[in-house]
Amino acid sequence: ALEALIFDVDGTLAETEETHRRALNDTFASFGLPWDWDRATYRRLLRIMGGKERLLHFIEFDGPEGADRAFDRLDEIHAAKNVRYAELVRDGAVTLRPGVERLLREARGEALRIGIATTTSRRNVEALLTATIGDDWRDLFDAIAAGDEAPAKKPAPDVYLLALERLRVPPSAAIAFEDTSHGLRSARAAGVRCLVTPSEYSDDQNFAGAAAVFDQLGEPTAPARHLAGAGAG
Ligand code: XBP
Repeated sequence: ALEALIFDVDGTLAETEETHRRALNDTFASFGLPWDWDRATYRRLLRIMGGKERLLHFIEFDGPEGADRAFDRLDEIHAAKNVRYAELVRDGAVTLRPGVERLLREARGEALRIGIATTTSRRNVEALLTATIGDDWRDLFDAIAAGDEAPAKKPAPDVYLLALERLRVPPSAAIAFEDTSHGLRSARAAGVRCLVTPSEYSDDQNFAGAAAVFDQLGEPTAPARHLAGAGAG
């Protein structure tokens, strides 16, 4: 029987990536780095999971001006990005995706356990949930497993295994909600079934292995993709 729902954060609970991108570009400017990641650049770099890993990849493989300076201050730059991100989130830059809050509250009503498995840091999660749900967000979640707590980032299963352990449920009793192919692979590698709602930056990815793919979790505006063309609706 179903006992738990486990949610990814960035892209799944909310479309946060434009705000991460803006926070990054603001931070580059404040560090005197002549970088400005446009949407196409960010889409390409999002294949690397983890903000710090992504920055490092850019420095090493894109060879941008100021790369040496940035390499020496990588931790500082990433920390400053997250301070800026939290500021933007607090000022209302992000809302939850359609249907998310209702699903959380209904699952609560059904006595399902609710967890988070994310690549981002616990502080970023807290900033997002406080700004979107309010201080009582803590009542809605039983466990958080964050990127800074798991040895290997998605698509490795680590963060899902940690979430399952903290929720005290077996993989077969949980369903994951993800927006990317990396997230899907992470959940599947942990043995968890996964429902995918592609986000603005992941809509071109491969979701083979998903239990289902929906445009969003709210009221359907179009048939679910796996039913499209099957005469449903
Ligand atoms: C998405 C990510 C994160 C965010 C930025 O994580 O890869 O790196 O883009 O956050 P998920 P950080 O979908 O698993 O929530 O800079 O804190 O890594």
